[in-house]
Amino acid sequence: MEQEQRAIIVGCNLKNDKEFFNMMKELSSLADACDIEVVGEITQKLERVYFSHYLGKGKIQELFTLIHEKDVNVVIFNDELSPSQIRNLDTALKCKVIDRTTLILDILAKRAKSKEAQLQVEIAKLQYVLPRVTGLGGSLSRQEGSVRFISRGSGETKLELDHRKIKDKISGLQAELETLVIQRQNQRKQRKKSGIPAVALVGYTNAGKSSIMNSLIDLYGSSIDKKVFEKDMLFATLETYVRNIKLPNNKSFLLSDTVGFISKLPHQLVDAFRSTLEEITEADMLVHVVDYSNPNYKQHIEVTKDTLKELGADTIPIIYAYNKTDLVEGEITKDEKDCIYISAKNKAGIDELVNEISKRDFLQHVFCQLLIPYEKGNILSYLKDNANIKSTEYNSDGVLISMECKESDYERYKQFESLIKI
Ligand SMILES: Nc1nc2c(ncn2[C@@H]2O[C@H](COP(=O)(O)OP(=O)(O)OP(=O)(O)O)[C@@H](O)[C@H]2O)c(=O)[nH]1
Ligand SMILES: [Mg+2]
Repeated sequence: MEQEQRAIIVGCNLKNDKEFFNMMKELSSLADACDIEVVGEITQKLERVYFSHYLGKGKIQELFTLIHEKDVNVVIFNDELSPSQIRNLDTALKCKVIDRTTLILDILAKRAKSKEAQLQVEIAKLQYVLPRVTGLGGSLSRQEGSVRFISRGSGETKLELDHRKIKDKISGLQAELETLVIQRQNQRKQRKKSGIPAVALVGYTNAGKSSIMNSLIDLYGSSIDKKVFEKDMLFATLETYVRNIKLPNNKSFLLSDTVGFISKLPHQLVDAFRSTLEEITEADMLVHVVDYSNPNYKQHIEVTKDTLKELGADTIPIIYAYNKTDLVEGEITKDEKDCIYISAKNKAGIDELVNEISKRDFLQHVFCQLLIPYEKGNILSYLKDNANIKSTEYNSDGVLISMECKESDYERYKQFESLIKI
């Protein structure tokens, strides 16, 4: 059985950052998600972190004493540590040292269910390990639950060999991932061809993206659409889910739910998850979901905006969905632009959100049924290429098709509209 993990969390408050204590609280939740109990905290106000040990000498001493006093077996740092900092801290503290990135990668490794997510997390983990490896302890198996720091080896040549092994492994996994990426891209191409617009839910982890997706599936999805997983935990969603939402006005769009963001999201992850995140970069519109009940919601908005920028998705039209309003006490001042106040839990404001989405220009999509005379074969072949044909029936006076198409196509061909029941 795994030994119970007890930790001290450590952070540097750089330049008196007002978000610092929230970040430490979040670090504690990340530890919790990894089943690590946090029993102490050490912080230091600094202009910049110490190059060699992250903290100053006095604080390191204080940390050393606390480790032994509290019988701690792991120390967690709020920032990503450099390879030499990890080595120096290992030596000075004689205790396992990990950082925020390791925790995030560990949580993701635990949550990854699909092959694609597993490969992406594994690649990110190895990319994190690569510059930090100082001799291979033979512990790079896929099953390994956490990123471990590998003990020092015997010399330069062995080190080079170890690096090459990891790089080879990364390339192998990337090649494996590539086939899945191509599949996903083909699916997306297919969807693009059908002309159905795509809307993506984005936002900080635990904001309620999946819950909103489920509310929309409940209200407007087809009965066979499966709901997505929603839960009060960090990184509940690790894969992209796409569902077709058909509004009462016959307009329809594809809605995708995807992985949430977090402060100091490891850059290895943004790289590794690029294919999953393409669902965001290729969307026609984004719904930025905000947990309005969280006191740090403004900071979460900034983190999400920064991440979208890093992905190159910052120019896509956006609507803000301020969620969890049921938890907000007092009157809500609805003064922000492009902002809808909702509660996915109580299904309040969902209609307004949908209304707002359907007002947007890109949503010019119509569901209709046309009877195309046999002599108009050219129209039929045009529609086959440009519309999403759901069913086809050959009648005595023409081909009866039910389909989704662009509003402009509908206007062009609505003379053929038919009310015959298929
Ligand atoms: N009270 C309340 N809780 C909500 C609301 N919307 C979502 N939640 C809860 O918030 C938690 C997180 O919801 P998710 O929908 O899983 O959040 P997410 O944004 O998909 O999270 P990740 O997938 O981890 O990024 C769940 O426990 C939900 O039940 C809401 O409007 N009100
Ligand atoms: Mg989710």
